[in-house]
Amino acid sequence: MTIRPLVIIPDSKLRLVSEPVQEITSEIRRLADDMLETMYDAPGVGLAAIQIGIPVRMVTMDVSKTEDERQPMVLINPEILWASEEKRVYEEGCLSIPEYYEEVERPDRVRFRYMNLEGATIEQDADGLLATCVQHEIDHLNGVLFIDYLSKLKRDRVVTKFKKAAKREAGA
Ligand code: K2U
Ligand code: ZN
Repeated sequence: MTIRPLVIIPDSKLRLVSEPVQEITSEIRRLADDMLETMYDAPGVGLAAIQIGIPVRMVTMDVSKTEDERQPMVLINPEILWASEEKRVYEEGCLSIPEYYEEVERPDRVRFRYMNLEGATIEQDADGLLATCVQHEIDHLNGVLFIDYLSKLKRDRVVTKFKKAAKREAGA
């Protein structure tokens, strides 16, 4: 397993729409392993393949409370089937937008469907952090970032900050 470098804004890769996984190959299994290791190392509770530069529709999540009861999830071609009218506000962060947190409103409960690494199709209901996380990750697969839900002023401010940092990095 390998910890892979994270793609950070303003990298335009993060705006790609990722391609469906056609077949669960050994490469896909290796990618899932690397995504889990990268996610735990970050640390994060979710990670989309595009965040390590691979535009395929696969995400990993683990919203378990403590390290000794890890419950890793690998979601292949995940999709939201239903979302509640009721909304919930959660202070979100993103491993591709380091050290930036803002409140985002999303549906409180969702039903989602995905394929697991064994090829089984699973439908699952979620609320709380899992609901927020799966919506955040599926957004990544569609090139959507949580800053897209903020005001233009806030979004432009954070993008400008990371563009300046990237320029300094390039010039260093
Ligand atoms: O996709 C990612 O960038 C990982 C996200 C997943 C996430 C974002 C918002 C809300 C829940 C999950 C996070 O950076 S993982 C770090 C984290 C952990 C707990 C709560 C919020 C953020
Ligand atoms: Zn994110």
